[in-house]
Amino acid sequence: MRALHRSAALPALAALAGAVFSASAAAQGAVAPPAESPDRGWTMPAAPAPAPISREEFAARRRALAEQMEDGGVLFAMGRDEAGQGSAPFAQHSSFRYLTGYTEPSAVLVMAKRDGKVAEHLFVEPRDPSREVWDGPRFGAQGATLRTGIPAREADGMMAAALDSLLQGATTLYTLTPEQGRPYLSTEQQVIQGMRQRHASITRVVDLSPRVLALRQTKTPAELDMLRRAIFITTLAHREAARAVEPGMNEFEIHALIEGTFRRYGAERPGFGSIVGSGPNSTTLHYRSADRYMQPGETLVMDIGASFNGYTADVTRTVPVNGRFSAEQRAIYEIVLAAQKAAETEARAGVTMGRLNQVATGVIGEGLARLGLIESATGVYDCAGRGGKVSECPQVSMFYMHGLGHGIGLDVHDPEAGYTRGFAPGSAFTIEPGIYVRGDVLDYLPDTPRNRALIQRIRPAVQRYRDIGVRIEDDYFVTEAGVERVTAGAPREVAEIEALMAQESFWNRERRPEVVEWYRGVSPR
Ligand SMILES: [Mn+2]
Repeated sequence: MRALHRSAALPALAALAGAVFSASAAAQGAVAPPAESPDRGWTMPAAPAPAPISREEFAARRRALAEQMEDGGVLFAMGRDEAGQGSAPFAQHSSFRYLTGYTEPSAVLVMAKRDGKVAEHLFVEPRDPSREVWDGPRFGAQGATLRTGIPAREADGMMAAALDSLLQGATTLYTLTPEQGRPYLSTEQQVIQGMRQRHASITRVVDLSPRVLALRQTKTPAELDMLRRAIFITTLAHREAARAVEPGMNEFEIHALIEGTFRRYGAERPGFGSIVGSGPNSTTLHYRSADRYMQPGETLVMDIGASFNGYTADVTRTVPVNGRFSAEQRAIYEIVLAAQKAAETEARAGVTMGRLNQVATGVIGEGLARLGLIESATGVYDCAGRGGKVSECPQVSMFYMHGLGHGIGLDVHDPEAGYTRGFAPGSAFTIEPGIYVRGDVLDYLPDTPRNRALIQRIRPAVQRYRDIGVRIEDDYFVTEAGVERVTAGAPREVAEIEALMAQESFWNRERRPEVVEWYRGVSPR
C-alpha cells in the first residue's frame, strides 16, 4: 500500500497547522494559477502570511530543556558571533535560535534553576548609534525582551559580573557545546572554562546540546508550516529552472535563476550551497563551482533548497540539458525514480531510514545489474580499505555512494528520529537516491584478480553510461494521518519533466548570450 496519501494526510495537518495548505483548491480557497498559465493543473497553496512562531512555543521548548536540569544548575549558551566585517549575512546558531527565536549576533542565554523555578536571562548587543550607522539598528534590551519574552539586558562592561552573580552557588553548569572537541577551545568553551575556575561550587559541566537536538527531531505545526513554504519556494525555482535550461547555457545562469527565485519570494538565503552540475559535474556529489557551459546530451543535477525564516528545504531534480532524455539517461533515471518510490512506499511512523535505504539500495542494485554496470545486485568488489589493505565492498557503492536521506529543519541535515527509533509524527526528512557513473570509476580500483575480471565485464556499460549523474530528492512530513510528499509541485516523471522543459521560459526572454560568453575567457577550466 502506498504510504503517501496527500489528501489523507491533510485534514489532520490542517487542523494542527491552522489549515494553511490544501489539496482541495475550491474548498479551502487555494489560489489556482491563471487559465493561461503553464502551471495550470498544479494546485498552489492558499498562502496567507504565516504567523511567526509564538513566544509561547519558544518558552515551551526552553521548559522542556529545563526539565533536564537539576536544581542548582545553570545553563549558559552563547548565540553565534557576527563573523568579521563585510562577511556573509548573519545566521544564528540553530539550537540557540530554536530555544530563543533570537536572530541577532552575540546574544547569551542564561537559565538558572533554583527551588524548582527557572529564571531566564538574555544578554544582547547594546544599542550603539555609532555602530548602527554601519550595521543598522539592533533590538537592544527592550526590543529583545519584547521579541523573545525573556527578560533581556544589554551586554555592557557589567556582563561578566552579572554572569558571576547568576552562577553564585551553582552546582552544575549546563552548556550547549562539548567541553572539548577540537585542538583549540572556542570562545564559548574558554568562557565556560573561566566560569568553572572562578566558581568552586560547580562540580560538573554537562553538555545539553544532545537534548536540544532530541527536541528538534519533532517538528511542531508552526515549524512544518515554515518548512512547507521553504519547500514551495524551492519547487517554484525547480519549475522555472527546468523551463530555462538549454544547451550552450552556463551552469551559473541556472544557479542565478534558482537563487534569484529564492530571494524573489522572500527566502532569506539558500539553506546550503546550491549544487548545479552538468555532464561530468552531475556525478560530483557536492559540486559547487557552477561555471560550466552545458552541452546537449548531458544531464543536469540541481540540488537546492531555500531557507525561509531559518527553515531549509532540500530538493533535487535532474533534467536532460536538451530537453529530452536519451535512452541511456532515461534508463538510469527510471531506476533512481523506482528506488525513491520504493522507499516512499515503505516510509511510515516507526520505520527507520536504514530500512528505507535497504529497500532503495535493492532497487538500484537490480537496476545497475540489468544495465550491466555491476555483476549482480549483491555483487562485491575489492575496495581500498584502511591502511592500504583491500577489503570487500558492495558493487552498488561504486555508483550509489551516499546515504538515502536525512532530516530537514533549521539545518539542512537536521536531527531526525528516523535515524534511530524510526520516523514519528513531526518527522521531516528527505529521500534522495542517486546513480553516478563517473568516467574514471574503474581507474582507481585496487589491482586484484577479482577486480580485473569485474572491469572486463562492466567496462562497456561504464563507457555507455559515463558522465550520467542522476539524483532525485523529495521532502516528506510524517503526521498522525500518514506520510506526505511535500515536493509534489516539482515534477519528477520523465514525461512531466520533458513537458515542462518544452514550455517557454520568462528567464531566457531577455538573455544576452554574448555576455554569457565572456566567461569562457576567464574560466579556470
Ligand atoms: Mn539532501
